[in-house]
Amino acid sequence: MPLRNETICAVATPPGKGAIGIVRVSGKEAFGIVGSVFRAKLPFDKLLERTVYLGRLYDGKEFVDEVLIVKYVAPASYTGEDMVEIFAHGGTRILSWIIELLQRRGASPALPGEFTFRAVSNGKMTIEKAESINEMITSRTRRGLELARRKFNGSFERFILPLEGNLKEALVNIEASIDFPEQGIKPADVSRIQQTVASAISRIDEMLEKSERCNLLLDGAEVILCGAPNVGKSSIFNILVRDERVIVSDEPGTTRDLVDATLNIAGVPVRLYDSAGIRTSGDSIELEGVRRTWHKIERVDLILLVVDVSKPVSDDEKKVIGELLDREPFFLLNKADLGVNEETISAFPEERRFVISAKTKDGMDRFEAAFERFFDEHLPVDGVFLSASLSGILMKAKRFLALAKQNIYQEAYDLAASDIREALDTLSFLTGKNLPPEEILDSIFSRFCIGK
Ligand SMILES: Nc1nc2c(ncn2[C@@H]2O[C@H](COP(=O)(O)OP(=O)(O)OP(=O)(O)O)[C@@H](O)[C@H]2O)c(=O)[nH]1
Ligand SMILES: [Mg+2]
Repeated sequence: MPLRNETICAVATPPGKGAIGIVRVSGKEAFGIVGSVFRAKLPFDKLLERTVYLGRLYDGKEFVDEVLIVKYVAPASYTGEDMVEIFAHGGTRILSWIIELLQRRGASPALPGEFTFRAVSNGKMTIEKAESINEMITSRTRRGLELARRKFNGSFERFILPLEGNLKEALVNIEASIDFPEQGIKPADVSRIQQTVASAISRIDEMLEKSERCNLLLDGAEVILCGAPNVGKSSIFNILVRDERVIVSDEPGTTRDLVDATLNIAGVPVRLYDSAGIRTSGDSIELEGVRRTWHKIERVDLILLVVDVSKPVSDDEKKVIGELLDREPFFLLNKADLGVNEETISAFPEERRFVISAKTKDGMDRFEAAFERFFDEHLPVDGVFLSASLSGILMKAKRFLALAKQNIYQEAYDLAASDIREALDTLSFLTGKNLPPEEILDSIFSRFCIGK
């Protein structure tokens, strides 16, 4: 998004009928433009800032609407520029008339997120905070809002600032040794610098890892029930969605397509899939179902692998289990009411296996509690969700630090110093000291709505 000189305007409230509709104007000409269409007891330039006034908007001689108006004088405004907020009546026609009127007087329509973009450009907020505002607006779950609020309150900055401080100190140390090579650098100093760099790297890793887990809570998780035909996947699906959603029958190959339902597990939106039983024979429709099952398996966050515990594990099943093992599935050992095959039970790791019966519901409580815990434990107590753009910045800083570490080992201190400087420059995008490159800004602000 380009940083334009134009004065911008936009409707800040959602489209449709509303009691009030808010129009925002920001930029050097904001007062001139609004002043030319607003009439009240006092002339516009006599209005006090941050004070509400009642008045009327006129299009030439034609009355447009009776409105309330607030004037913000730069830099004490959301964008850091001169701004006016007009509280008009919330009808589509009225608001579009006001916008059209302001444009005729010289304002330009704002791009999505442009007000917030100006706020960031003018140092009113960090990109992290800007992003959190959008997340607060768009979050659909309680957990999502909680994460956005954490970020808004600067918990990410609290992570970054100490890290930045330590790296700056390390840089000063290295630079001193470069400036006075005759003194050399003390081994104790080298090891301290190494430690600082290493701990910065692990701090970044920790942030990224926690963010990854937060991501799950925001976007919702995907879970698939899979396994051989006829083991009871659909029966378990129906229990979990608390509805007879899918057909259950003793005929293997009943489910042929992916079926899904959304559940709320521990405040996380979870999309649960029932799938076609995995086997290599069957007609073309069933084989297509199996192909879709595998495709989905590769993308889900958690796999629930269902096995008939009353029977020995078949060779085909062993192959599937082997392939999925590193995905750490939950193993649902079903049909325990028909008897349990001890060998089958012992084929699965104790902490991930659940002996259940979809028929009698025995064991379902224990499984559902573990299922809930899996999502509950995903919310790190001090984690912050980072968008791909912000994570990208962190990863870049980390790459520079990894290079610095290597160069310190090789006693190439001047190279190490430049790596640390690059890492600090990269981190400065996050602390608001520098504006990130255009493509990063675009990726953040393009997700905003117009008027924000
Ligand atoms: N005794 C017993 N029967 C079960 C249990 N769970 C499912 N069944 C029966 O097993 C048969 C298959 O159940 P489904 O839920 O359709 O199994 P599925 O894995 O979805 O089967 P496909 O869709 O064909 O792959 C049905 O007749 C169910 O009633 C159980 O815990 N105990
Ligand atoms: Mg089925």
